Order: sequence, then structure tokens, then C-alpha cells
Amino acid sequence: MKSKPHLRQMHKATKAIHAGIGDSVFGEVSVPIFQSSTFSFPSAEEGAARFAAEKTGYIYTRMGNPTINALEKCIAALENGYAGMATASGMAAITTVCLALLDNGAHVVSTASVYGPTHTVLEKEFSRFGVEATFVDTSNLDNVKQAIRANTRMAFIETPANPTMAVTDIHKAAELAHLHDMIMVIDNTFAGPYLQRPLDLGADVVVHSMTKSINGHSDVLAGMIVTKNEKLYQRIKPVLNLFGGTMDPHQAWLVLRGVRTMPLRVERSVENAQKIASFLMQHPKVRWVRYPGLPDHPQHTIAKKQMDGFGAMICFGVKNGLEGGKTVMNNVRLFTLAVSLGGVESLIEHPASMTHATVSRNERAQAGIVDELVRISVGCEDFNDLRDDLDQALKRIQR
Ligand code: LCS
Repeated sequence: MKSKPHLRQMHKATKAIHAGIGDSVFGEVSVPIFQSSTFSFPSAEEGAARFAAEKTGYIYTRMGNPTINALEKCIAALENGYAGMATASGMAAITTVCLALLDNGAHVVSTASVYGPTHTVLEKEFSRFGVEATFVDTSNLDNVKQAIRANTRMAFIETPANPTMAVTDIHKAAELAHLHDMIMVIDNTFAGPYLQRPLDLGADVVVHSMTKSINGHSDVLAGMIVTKNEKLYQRIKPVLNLFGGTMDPHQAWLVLRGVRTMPLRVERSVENAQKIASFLMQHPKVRWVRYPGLPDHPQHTIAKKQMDGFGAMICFGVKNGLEGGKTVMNNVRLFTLAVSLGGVESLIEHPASMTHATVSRNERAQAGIVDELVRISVGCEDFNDLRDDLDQALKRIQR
């Protein structure tokens, strides 16, 4: 499951291109798509040995597949983790980790401003199995401390958080979690492994929606789980195999193709995002901007310490509140009005009525997801065109 040792020592841009790419059969440079649901055994004895885990070798694609494994090795190498487990979607990664690590009667402390469905699944679905969740602003660790109970087993932290861009100190949060024998899970989707490696900072498990910047082309859904050690891997892997939220080989191949250009895409989009954030800051129609790369972001210093770049996500509020935000969303011509993020194209959306609509109004307010908040995902277009598009849309705000 581990990638080649020499690649582990290499830099992240090299890993994105080479990690997981195994020995070729015909000299092929791209990993082939092993579009096979099952694998033949040379003998009955060999089949039995593989099932008994006495011998390695493929059995059935839900349990393992060469194309999927290549992607798992690549992301595990990028995250400096023990091993990866590819999933059908980011939500499959999150629910699999919770199914594997939370028992009836357990309690989770989660970032309040998490992706809406993560909030909903923890609050409304896992409660059916006797798992309780408390949502707090984890950027202030005192809130986490106060929420911890005798039965708290997990801290589920999203940083930067969707959509508020609040940043949690991963190292300090991990110390706190471990002091209370809790497992620390980080949703690393917003930053991605190129900008932030939570396992290096003390986290136990990382989850990703690879639908975002890892794949980067808005054409595939995918998720990944990476653990820091074998023990956690052995707890999660059987649950993934049994519950079946696994990936398809073709899906894995598409993400492998995407990840190879991730360093270039991420560098470009982060550069654009920093410039867009500064542009918005001084725009007369903009009331406030949240971007970890701006010195006025409340956790700018922490972001600087734990991230290699501040990401491509920005949220902001404009004059005339929600009405003003709608004017911007309805008048952009280059930005696409759509949920999701991390693609080469820039997107704009309204969390309160879209990505976080399943979270109650009250809980949204507590998490800082105010009605006027507009979220953008900055892509790889030319900055000047992005700026001009936002400018012409902002100028249409009446007040
Ligand atoms: N975690 C985070 C932080 C996310 O932003 C998303 C999706 C997921 C997990 C779930 O991943 P999926 O199952 O969709 O691959 N975020 C979305 C968003 O903000 N807009 O649309 C999807």
C-alpha cells in the first residue's frame, strides 16, 4: 500500500506527478484503467490465500484495484500518510470514517462551519445510531475544550472552513484531542494536500473531497481517506469494503490525470485568489472580505504557519446585503453560478440558500454563515478578466 520509498523523500510537485505510478507492463506512462470488477486466481489455493490475507493480490474491485491503488498511493504520499482509501465521493469518505471510528454512545465535536451535508449527516443521520455531535467554532480552541465530554471520541475539523474561511490551528487542536484520547480528523478539501498536510501537524486522519482541487476539472466526484498509521487504516479499510462507498477504476484514472497538474493549477488559482481578495477589499460596493491571505483575517498568522499558500476560496459581503449578493451572482458573466469548488474555472454561489441550505437558520447564524455571505472559488483564468467580471457585476448594486 505504501508508495516507493524514494518518492516519499521527494517534493510535493514531484509526488503529484510520479507517486503511485507503478511498474509498467508495456512501457505505458499513464496508469492503465483496469476496468475489471473481479480478478482471476491461478488456483483455488491461491484464491483462499488471498482471502485469508496470507498472500497479496487482487480479488474484487470493491476491495482493491490497480488503478484505484495508484491513486491511493499518490494521495497518501502527498499527505505524508501511511495509506489512502479512495471513495466514491467526499461524503463517502466522511461517512466511512465516522462509521468506522464512532460507536453507539460516542460524541463528536465538529467545526460549526463545515460543508452543509457534513453537518446534516452528523446531526441528523448519525444520531439515529446513537452518535451525538456538538458544533462549535473550532478556530477558538476554548470552545472545543468546553464541548469535550467523557464520551467524546472524535474532533472533526474543517480548516479552512466551508464557507466562512475560519482557520483552526491543527497542531494545537491535535494536542487537545490527544489529551482527551480523541481521534482528530481533518477535512482538508479547501486547502488540499499541496497547501496543507494535517498529518504532519498531528492529525490522525485526513478526508478529502477530490471532486475539488485534487481532480480540478469539475468532471468527476471522488473522495479519499488517508490515515497516519496502519492501526487506523486497518480499522477503516474493512468498513469501507463492507459498506461499499468505494471508487470505480475509471473514476480513479480521471483523478490520477487531474492530480498530475494539481501543483500548476493550485499555484495559479492561489495567485489569482490573493489578487481578487485584495481587489474586493478596496471595492466601494464590498463591505467585508474573508480570505486567509489577507492580514485582517482573524487567523491569518495561523494560516501562514500551517499552510503553504492561502487557497483559492474567498467569501465576502456586499452593500445591500443578500439583495446585493444576488445582483452580483445574477450579473457575473465569466464566473459561473454553481456550487462546488477547486476547478480550473471560477465559480460563485450563495451558501445560505445552496450548499448550506440543509443547516437550520439558527445554526447557520451560530456558524457565521450569514445570509449576505457570497462564496467564490477562484480558478486559473487570467486575473484581469476575473477582476473585470466581478467589477461590472458589483457596479450594478444600487446602493
Ligand atoms: N468536504 C468539503 C469541505 C466539501 O466542500 C465537500 C463538497 C465535501 C466534503 C463533500 O464532497 P463530495 O461528496 O461532494 O465530493 N463541497 C461542495 C461545495 O461546497 N459545493 O458543492 C459541493
